[in-house]
This record gives sequence, C-alpha cells and structure tokens, in this order.
Amino acid sequence: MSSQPLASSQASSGRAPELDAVIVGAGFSGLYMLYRMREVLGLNARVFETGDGVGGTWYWNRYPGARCDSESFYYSFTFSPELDQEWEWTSKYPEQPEILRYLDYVADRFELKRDIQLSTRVIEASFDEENDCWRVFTDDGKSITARYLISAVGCLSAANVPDIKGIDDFEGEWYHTGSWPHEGVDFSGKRVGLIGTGSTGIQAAPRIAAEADHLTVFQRTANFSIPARNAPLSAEDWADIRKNYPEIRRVLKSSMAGFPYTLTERSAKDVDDEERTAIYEELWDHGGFKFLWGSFFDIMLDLDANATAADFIRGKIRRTVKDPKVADMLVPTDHPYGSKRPPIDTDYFETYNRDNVKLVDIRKAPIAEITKNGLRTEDSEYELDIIVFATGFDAMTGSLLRMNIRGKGGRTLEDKWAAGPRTYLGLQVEGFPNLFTITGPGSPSVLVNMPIAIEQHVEWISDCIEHMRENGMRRIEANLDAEDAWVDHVNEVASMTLFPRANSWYMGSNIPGKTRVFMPYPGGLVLYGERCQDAVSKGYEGFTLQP
Ligand code: NA7
Repeated sequence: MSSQPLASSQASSGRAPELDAVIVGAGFSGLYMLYRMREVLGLNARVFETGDGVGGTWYWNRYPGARCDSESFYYSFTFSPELDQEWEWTSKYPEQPEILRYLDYVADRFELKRDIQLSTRVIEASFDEENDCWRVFTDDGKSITARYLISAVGCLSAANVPDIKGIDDFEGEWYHTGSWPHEGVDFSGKRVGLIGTGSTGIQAAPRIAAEADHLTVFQRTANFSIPARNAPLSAEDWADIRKNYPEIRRVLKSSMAGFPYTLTERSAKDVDDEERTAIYEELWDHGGFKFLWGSFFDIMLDLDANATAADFIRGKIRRTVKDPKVADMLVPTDHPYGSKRPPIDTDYFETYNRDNVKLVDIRKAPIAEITKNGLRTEDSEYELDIIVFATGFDAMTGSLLRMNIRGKGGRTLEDKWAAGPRTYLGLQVEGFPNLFTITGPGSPSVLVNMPIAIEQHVEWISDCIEHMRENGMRRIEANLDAEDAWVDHVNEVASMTLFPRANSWYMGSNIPGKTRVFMPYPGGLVLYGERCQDAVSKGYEGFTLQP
C-alpha cells in the first residue's frame, strides 16, 4: 500500500505538520516502525537516533560477553519471510556484534537508513493543541513538527551509574556496561572490579576473569541463573529452522512469553520429588528461559511451587562452586526465582572456582567510597585499575522521561508519572495525544521475547494510524477512565504473581527515589493481544479519536 502522506494532504484546519511521524530510536522497534510507516502506510516518517549507528540496545551494550538470552531464531524479526530465509545466525545465543550486524542488515535491506538521522538526541517534545501535532526538539538545535510522536527508545537504555562518593577521584578507568567504548577495553594485566550481578554482570564476569589479572565481583544481591547451553548452529539445524519458520512464528505469537514453550497445567506441588527433580534436570540440561517458561504453571504464582525450582537451582550452585563459603554467598535467599529478571549464563558460577576471582558481599559491608586507587567498602579496601558498573538501567520510564515530553496544557510526562507510570495498554498516555509508546510501561514488553512484543505493538500502532487516516481523524488520546482501569488491572494481575516480592528493576526499586510499582504487564502475550484487539473491534474503546 502506498498513498499520499498524511502531513502533505492535511489541509482541514490548522497548520499541517512537516512529518507524519517522528520515531525516536533505531533499535528493533524504531526500524520496524519506520518500515511500517513508510512501506506499508506510505507515510512520511523520520527516526532520530542518539547513537551514530542503528541497533539500539545492541549498539550500546558492547561489554564482553554481551549476548542475547533468547535463542536467535526466536529473537529476530518475523515480519518478512524473505528476511527469514536470507539471514543465518551462527549460534543459538549470538553475541552482540552479530545481533548488531543483523539490525544493520535489516536497515540496509529495507533501505531504512535514508530516513534515520543518527547522532541526534531528542531533547524535548511538546504537543501543539491547535494543530494536533508534536514539535520535537533535537540536540542539533533544530525542531520539526509531526502528527505522531512514536517512542521506540526501548525499556533498558537509560544507564544507571550509582552515585558513589569519590568516583571523580578514581585514577583508573571506569565504564558502564550500557555505554561501552567501541574500541573495547583491554583487561590484560589489570585488576578489575565489577559491580553488579544482574544479567549483565553474570554475562561479563566469566569473560573479564579470563582476560584480567584479577577480578573482584561486588555483589549486593545473589542471583539465580540458568546455563544458556550455547551451541553453534549447523547447516542441518538451519535447514530445519528455515523449513519450520512459519510454524515457529505461529507458536511464538500464541504463547505466554513469546517463546515456543508451554507451561504444564500441573502444579509443581502435585508431582513427587523424584519426578519434579527429573523435570528440572531436563530443563537445566536444555538451558535458557525454558526453565521458567516451560515448567510448572504455578512457578510465578505460588511461593511453595517457586521454592521447588529455587531450591533446585541453589543445589546446582552449591555443587558447582567448590568453596562452600563462596557458594553460601552466591546462593540467593531474599527473592523468589524469576521475580527478578532471570539471567542466563555461560560458566558464571564456575568462574568463582578460578584463583584470580574474588567475591565480595556488599550487602554485609556496603561500598563506602571510590578512592584514588580503587574502592573501599565498610570493612576493606580493594586496589583496582578498572571499575565496571554492571548496575543496570532506569528501566522502562528513564528514557521516556529524559525526552522532556509535554502534553496538553504543557503538563510534563514526569509530572503525570510522579507516582509511577500510567498508560492505557502501555500504548498511550492520557493527556498526551498522538504519542505512542512501543513496549511502554503497562505492556508485556520485558516479560516477553522482545521482538515479538515489539512487532505486536508496531502493528497495532500502524493499524491505528491507518484507521485514523481512513476516517479523517487527526487526534487520538487514551481516556482517563480507561487508563485508570488498565493501571488497576496491571496491578491486580501483578499482585497475583510473585513479581512484586523482589527489589527489581521491574518494580523500579533499583533506582533510589523511584516509585515502587510493577511496570510491565504480567498477563502474557495472548491475553494482552486480545485486550488490544478488543479495544479496536469496539471502535477503539478507551480512546478518543477526533477529526
Ligand atoms: P540489573 O538487572 O538491574 O542488575 C544490576 C546489578 O547491579 C544488580 O546486581 C544490582 O544489585 C546491582 N546494583 C545496582 N545498583 C547498585 C549499587 N548502587 N551498588 C551496588 N550494586 C548495585 O541490570 P543488568 O544490566 O544486569 O540487566 C538489565 C537487563 O538488561 C537485563 O535484565 C536484561 O533484560 C537485559 P541489586 O540486585 O539491585 O541488589
């Protein structure tokens, strides 16, 4: 389909915007959104991207060991059968450079780059109520108007560097994993301190340990992790995958979390110890997210059921780590398995058997300051040449808020979300017409295999814009009552799960001062997709559309 862009055909009243849409971010979301806007709707869109290349999260996260935690043939675009046949992943869990090459290939393959303005950060956006459009300001001193503002900034892109006293005095080098130098970091012969044992720290530790003279890991919270069992993909594997792609895609989209795994209908408490252990052993040997999404239905619903999985993993940690005192420190005790984003690893626990690795418990003796020569906790000093912050992100809201978005009456998104993010379906915010948030808070997003969540959102948004165009509408806004009801629903579903029992970035509790509220929608992809479709089939119920 190709037709006249909205912006140039707009003459009814007010001034026509320069663009149909500004899309912010050129990762998975921004690339596909641009494709849909241009190639499917024939509209005039521009992407602004801070990085000097496409790739989003995969552009920034270049730390050693950075790789995808979902299998490559599940973690990729599904919209183009031709692309499926052309691209071949080398392994089950490809490393960051390969994923970045894929996204760059997609951008070239669909000639997207001509509408992507790199090295440009959106610093402000204001809704123009008279003309029903957004004015978007960028850090090159320019501004542009667009009917729609579509956030494709991702859920995990605002890096969290903790405010630790003395960091400016440190005479060594320090890096955050989410903005890693392109030229890499040479760890050879260096004493390295790694702060953080989330998914990132768990991926990075084995790689840094193998390169550095010495690695000290500063752990605040011990974490559960499942082995990835990465393996190269052979020509035979590929022949099979290619043949089965349509079926793989169908299953992914009709699953709970965008993976081809099904939770059994049995409770973990209804099987005897022997059978349950055999099931967990099989999942452990398989590796990856299947342990969470392919086991018992009540793992994330019932503490006792969860404890069976958690105890199994604790046993594995104890059997892997040779020093019982270190194993004790590594065994998670303060949250249910899966209530923090579960990491997937390659030799993480084994790393603590190396002579050049030390684990420090900073819950017991917190970091007091960074000194000229390293780091001081409340009971010891550590000399370091390099400090790596694997301390995560201001997740889900950070990147959105950094854009200084002002809606109706000049109200800022920051003000609207002062007590936590509020959206209708994670797609729109009351008071902010014509703003769409791809994988925004209140949508399944980070609880789902991301490309699948992204495609569902992008397709919903582009269908909505098409509907607006066909019906001569130029403003769409979520209704307050629909938004309130959705926020209540998200909270209600979250309270039925074990997710709120952890201090996680899902809850905003990793950022000092951030409101503690569960941000993603935990009802699963299918239920969520039905809610989105239901709104459409009832004439965009919960939204107000205006000509
Ligand atoms: P995460 O999962 O937020 O992990 C951050 C880690 O850093 C975690 O162990 C935190 O401990 C620790 N942390 C955070 N702030 C501090 C301070 N101030 N002092 C000490 N330790 C701290 O981020 P990741 O980058 O690992 O993963 C983010 C997502 O990216 C991941 O889930 C995937 O979806 C991809 P805590 O647990 O809060 O006690």
